[in-house]
Amino acid sequence: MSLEEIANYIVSDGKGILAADESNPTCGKRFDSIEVENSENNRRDYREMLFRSKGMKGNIGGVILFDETLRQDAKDGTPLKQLISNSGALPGIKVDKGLVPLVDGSDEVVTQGLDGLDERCSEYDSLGAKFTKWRAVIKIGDSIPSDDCINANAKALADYAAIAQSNNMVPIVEPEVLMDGDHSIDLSFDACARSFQALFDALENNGVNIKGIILKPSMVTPGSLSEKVAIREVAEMTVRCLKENIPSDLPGVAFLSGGQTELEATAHLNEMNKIGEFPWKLSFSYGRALQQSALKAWSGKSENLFIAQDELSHRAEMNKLAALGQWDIKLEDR
Ligand code: 5MM
Repeated sequence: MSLEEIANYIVSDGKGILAADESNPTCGKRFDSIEVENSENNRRDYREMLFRSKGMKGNIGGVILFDETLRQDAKDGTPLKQLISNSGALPGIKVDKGLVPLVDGSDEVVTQGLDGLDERCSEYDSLGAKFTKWRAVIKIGDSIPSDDCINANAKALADYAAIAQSNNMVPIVEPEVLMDGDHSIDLSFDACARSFQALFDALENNGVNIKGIILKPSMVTPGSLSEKVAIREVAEMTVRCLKENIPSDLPGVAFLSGGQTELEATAHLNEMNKIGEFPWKLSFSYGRALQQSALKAWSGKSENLFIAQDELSHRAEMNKLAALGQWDIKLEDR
């Protein structure tokens, strides 16, 4: 498959992405919430449960993995990446190496991982990964985000994207504007707009093929400590921010959920798609907003397998409908 075919496939017909690329420490936090030990076998059992869920089929076009999972086998010896392909989704891999302070003592961060990235990507390509992901984090606060932070992260994202494409894998570029804080929706709009402008300038400078990438942005929302606004307002502000700042030849936008509840993430996506037709697909690349209920239902017990799979399947199906603008709250009654 060409880069453009991969990118288009992942977001075709309302399909979206399951972000299951929690690093081991993040997985530990998720498991702490259900009092499950963060062991290699438990991480395998959990992800095997997700990838064998019936609702993967037709609703999930790609799954982002952490290094360990791409190499891991299910209990019966089937590679986990094979379970993903069997469901009709493409396996992808997180290739960044996490966050470091922008400068000593700064609250702002930049993502590291460019050292050795070409070699790592070449190996991931040979292991069957079809796409990659790199997450940049932009914080809103007193006089931040700074231009330095936005530009350094845009440059790193563009350098990463060029390397991923040269290794035949679609780069997912994720400039996450964090919801943490008490900022207004206008400040969130401004931070997203500035991040998109810097990112697409840097991608163009690096000669990245825009038709062979997927953008994974935050939605434009008020900070998590601020009063919530109407679903329609988030949808309209997000769509306006995208229309004003991203090129039309981008195949897809797959939002992160960033701490929204499962229902909020679905409702916002649906409302955006109800606004109208766009040059790009508007879909999802949710971690917590796809997994939360499934994780809780599973709670580390094999007897809970089917009910947990049912939860994941349901969210996957609801988000596919939202990516088509066909979701309705009544569909949540089961
Ligand atoms: C799945 O979570 C990823 C977290 O990775 P780390 O373990 O390195 O923190 C994260 O990048 C995720 O892919 C995105 O943030 C989307 O997940 P949410 O939960 O925000 O939808």
